[in-house]
Amino acid sequence: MSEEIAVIPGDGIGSEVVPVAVDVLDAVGDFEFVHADAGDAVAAETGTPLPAETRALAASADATLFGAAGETAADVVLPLRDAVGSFVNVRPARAYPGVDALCPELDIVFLRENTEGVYTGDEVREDGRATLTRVVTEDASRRLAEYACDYAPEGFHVAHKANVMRETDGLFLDTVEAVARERGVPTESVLMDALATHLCLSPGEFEVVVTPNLAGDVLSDLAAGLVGGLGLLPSANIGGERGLFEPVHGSAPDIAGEGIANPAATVLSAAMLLDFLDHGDAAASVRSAVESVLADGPRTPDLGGDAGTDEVADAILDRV
Ligand code: GGG
Repeated sequence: MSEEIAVIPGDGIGSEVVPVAVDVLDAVGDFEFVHADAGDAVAAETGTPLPAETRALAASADATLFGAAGETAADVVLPLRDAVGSFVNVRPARAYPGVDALCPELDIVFLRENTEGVYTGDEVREDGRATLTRVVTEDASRRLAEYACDYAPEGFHVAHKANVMRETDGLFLDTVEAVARERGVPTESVLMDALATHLCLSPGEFEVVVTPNLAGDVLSDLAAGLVGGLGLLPSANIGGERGLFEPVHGSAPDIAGEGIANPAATVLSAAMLLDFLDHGDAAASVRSAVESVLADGPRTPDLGGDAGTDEVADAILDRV
């Protein structure tokens, strides 16, 4: 029986890049694609950005391919990450041969906590004062650390700001370090602000970095800038039985509808989806096709080229 993949393009350029990844998946495997809607446009039409059937589909499909969230990101992508039972957002950022990069030696993976921190949505704005409750638990920090120890048994960095946020980042850091110690995995802690500088000045020092939720979002976007742009970064929301795979970029309203969005990040997310479903050979073939196109194929304007999404898509499909 073929595996079921939920396809949720979301907003803006999501509907331009997700079909490319679906064509690529279709070329390398036997999948049943089930399409569903979510996002700003759905909210405008129906009053809800994430219809119950879309959430249910993500919760039941073998894997979900998501595009981009816009203004309703908090009501779309966070519940979808929850629906698949994910607790870690894996975000690899690497420079590709042939692509102009500020840091050509950067090859890093962020393991971002995916369920709590400042992303719990517990915010109040009242009488000229806004507050946000940040939640950090030992359980969530522990399962992320366990994942990191399996992922990088040779060791990893832990990003934090425990010198200021003593209790929240303190608990996060203490727990991750304690688990790593129990497992015999070496770790090095690094203040997240200093890490931003080190990433630019000595990118080769970092391979795997475990981060709290928001820090992982910000640092991976920084890394995207260092390797050539957000059009290159895929991600996997995993940890549970299901997985949600999405480019790191958002809906890019400035270029949406122009047919020039870079599909690489979404196709690379599809490669992560293939790995998740144990189709390692297909994943490798998709990655190598993308790398080959990035090296000498047509490029979208974000990478200095003048090709459209369709032209890059055809080149990737030709080389899969
Ligand atoms: N495809 C990822 C996406 O839609 N990003 C927009 C966004 O606001 N993301 C926040 C996050 O990744 O936590």
